[in-house]
Amino acid sequence: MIPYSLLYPITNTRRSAVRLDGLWRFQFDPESRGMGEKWQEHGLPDSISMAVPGSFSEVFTETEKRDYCGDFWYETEFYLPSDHAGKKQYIRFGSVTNRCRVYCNGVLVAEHEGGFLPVVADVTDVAAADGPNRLVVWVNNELNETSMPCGAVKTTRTGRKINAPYFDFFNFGGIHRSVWLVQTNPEAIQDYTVDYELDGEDALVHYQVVTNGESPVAVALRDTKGQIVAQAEGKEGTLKVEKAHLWKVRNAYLYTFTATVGTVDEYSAKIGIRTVEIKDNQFWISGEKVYLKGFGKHEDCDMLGKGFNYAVAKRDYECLKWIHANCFRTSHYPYAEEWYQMADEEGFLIIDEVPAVGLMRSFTNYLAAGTGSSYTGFFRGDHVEKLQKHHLQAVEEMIIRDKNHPSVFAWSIFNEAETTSPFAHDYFAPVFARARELDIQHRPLTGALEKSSGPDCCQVYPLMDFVCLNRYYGWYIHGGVMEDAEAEFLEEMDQWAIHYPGHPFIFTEYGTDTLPEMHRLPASMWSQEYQDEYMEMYAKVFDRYPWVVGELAWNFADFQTGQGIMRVGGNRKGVFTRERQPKQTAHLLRRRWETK
Ligand code: CKU
Repeated sequence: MIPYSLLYPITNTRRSAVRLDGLWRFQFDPESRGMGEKWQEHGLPDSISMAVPGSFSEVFTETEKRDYCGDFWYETEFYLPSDHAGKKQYIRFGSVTNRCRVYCNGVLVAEHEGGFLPVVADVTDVAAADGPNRLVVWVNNELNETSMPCGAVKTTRTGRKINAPYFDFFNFGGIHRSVWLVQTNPEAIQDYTVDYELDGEDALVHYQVVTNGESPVAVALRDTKGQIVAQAEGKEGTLKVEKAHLWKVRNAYLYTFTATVGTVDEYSAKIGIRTVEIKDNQFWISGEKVYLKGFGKHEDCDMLGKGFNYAVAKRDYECLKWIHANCFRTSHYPYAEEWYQMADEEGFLIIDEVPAVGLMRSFTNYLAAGTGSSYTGFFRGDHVEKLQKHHLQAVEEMIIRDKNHPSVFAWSIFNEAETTSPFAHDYFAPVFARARELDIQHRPLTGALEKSSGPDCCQVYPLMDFVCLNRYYGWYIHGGVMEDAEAEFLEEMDQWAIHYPGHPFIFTEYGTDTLPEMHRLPASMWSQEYQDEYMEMYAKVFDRYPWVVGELAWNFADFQTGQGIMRVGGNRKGVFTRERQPKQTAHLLRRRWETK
């Protein structure tokens, strides 16, 4: 178990959280000299300023800086709040990509592998009352076959290191989410978990509160008017809510759950009372059948890279509502926590995905994977044990972090891994088992399968409660020949019906690269018209199979990738542009999804 609290930072009369975002100092360290020269103690010798949160690659104008691969450092300073005496202080990063070590006044206070989940450092014993306190972060963004996501590092002829991701998005590095200075009493709430049971019109909210002491715990649930609707005492118990308002898809109702520990701590968060079931090959949320409509997304935007920004997220939700979507997948990693809070409010469903992408040896995974031609023996070799350790760690951190969000209704354990060997099954079985054990809500588990993971050969889908398919008939396969694309697509679907009956299927990727300025009659690849024809063909196929219960198009918006002959300024499969304006097909999907 994780030795620190992953709770989202909040401020009330018992605890405080202050954002340390802004301009920090920043320095590349291509020869990895910093550690030996003790930058962690003395600070960065030759720094520039850098926006936090943000991705450094998206702001620079020079190739070497955009593509920088290796060690780099951030530095800032902070003061403790004036009432700090006798309290605990933590520095909490929403994420640091891809791995980091955090130093406070020269002392190592945290170390974290993986770039998409929080990093928490206890600085109580090293931060000085009179400040300023120096905070230095060593970061490294090199990919390898044990990192989540996977990739490799190549060296150019001039000796420059560059990342070679086994996946199709730019490997943005940096401090991508808010950094907080959190202050609590020594005895404090570490975690809480809720689970629901419906009892006629009433609901039972089973809760657990984890603290690091023995002071009595009390909990209360308030409705949207601030009225207490249920109360209980003890670290574990049940709140009975009469005539409960359920959290429903696109019709959210949020209660405020507050846990109090004696006079020392209090933590409040919004929760939604809802159930998740799979029955008759369908998803049921709070007892209502739901057909999933939406997208695979990315955390990606002009200038920001993967840096979280409220205005961008708000715009994305407005676009999602306009198009009548109700769901998205956090392809291919857990997003900033604010995304989930906003989905809770708006009633969107989320398939929460761990950063297990690129588990296949390929520098153009989309090409190899799209055609089903790859087998690279990925799950054999010395790297596997460490990779699995990182995978388990990411699953654990993700579920602990996100388990209380009503929006999160399923966990995705991987995207497009090489699932065709028995080694893949041996690798994944414990990861699925661990996820099942951790989630007391027993949300369904899945993984996204690419074309090679067919019904006759994939070793991993028997571990899944529902199956996610990423398919590109009409793009990577039979591009421009829609009738062959459709025929082969139908053949595959008929095979799934035979091989895995009784399980819901959804599509988590399907799409065409489309240039907003390109119109062609008749339709041809890359044009607006072609994206429309492709979407129409997919809709026809989906509608034939009652066990296809969701369509998440690839991608919500155009996004940045590495460079390549198939990538025109990035991946252009967005239904919206990178600036979040609709392409033609957005109108088509909007009409379909309004009534679907
Ligand atoms: C997407 C088989 C396709 C793999 N899939 C992964 C995703 O990350 C890519 O962006 C394909 C694509 O557009 O090629």
